[in-house]
Amino acid sequence: MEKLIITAAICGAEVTKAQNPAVPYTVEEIVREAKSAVDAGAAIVHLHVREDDGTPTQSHVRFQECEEAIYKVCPDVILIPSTGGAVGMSPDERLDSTNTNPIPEMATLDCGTCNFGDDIFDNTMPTMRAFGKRMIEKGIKPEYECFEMGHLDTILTMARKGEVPGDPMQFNFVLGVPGCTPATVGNLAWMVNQIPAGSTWTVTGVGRAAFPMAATAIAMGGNVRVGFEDNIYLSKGVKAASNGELVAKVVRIAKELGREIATSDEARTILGLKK
Ligand code: KMH
Ligand code: ZN
Repeated sequence: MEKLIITAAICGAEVTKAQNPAVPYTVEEIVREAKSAVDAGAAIVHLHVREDDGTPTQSHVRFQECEEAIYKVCPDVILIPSTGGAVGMSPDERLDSTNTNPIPEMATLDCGTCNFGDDIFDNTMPTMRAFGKRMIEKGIKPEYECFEMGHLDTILTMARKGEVPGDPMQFNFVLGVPGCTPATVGNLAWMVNQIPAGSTWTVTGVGRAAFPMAATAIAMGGNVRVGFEDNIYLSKGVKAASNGELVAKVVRIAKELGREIATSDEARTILGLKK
């Protein structure tokens, strides 16, 4: 089995300090949380950014400020800026996160419209084609975010048509968002069985599914995402003090199961990234 790639989704766009005071808003807080995750064993940080008051923003100026500050303390980390942003943002607004200098190695590409709690997360075919075109032109490797089983079929069809970057594809199965595909072992196994040979995959279990999905992926040979974007609890009723605590728990489970942890450069090799 390949070494385990751990992604830390340190911030998200929806979670607030009222839910967990360690959720980062300012540049300094974002750097603190990124460093805690990387020090604990994360090879990748999935990045959303906020204004100082917590308002989500896709401004490339804010992304660049945060990315430069993170690279100062974590020079090797792989950053995956979000192009999902927050529910309700326009496609152009969302894509602004890819206008940094240098352009990101990777970025998320969300694979279809879905319910998102009480909201609708809008990803029409034209939006996804525009995002795919941008990533092909700029040489950005997408991480394909699949919240629903049907999203996987959609993105595989788009890849076959050359509308989004193809081999090797990296998928993130985000399971357990209210209104989307539930986080079950059966659902994860079905999705993993659909992906092309040579692809890589990660699972994100939302809320209480975070660590059961992590353990499942570790055993199956997949990769794991945890972080405040998806779950603020270390265990039932115990809020995590940092993203590093969530990553450290995944590292402990992996060690118990005999899976080694990938560094960022090892992750680049596994994902087919050039540095
Ligand atoms: N904030 C969610 C609505 C992504 O980063 O690409 C979308 C999201 C996905 O977080
Ligand atoms: Zn995200």
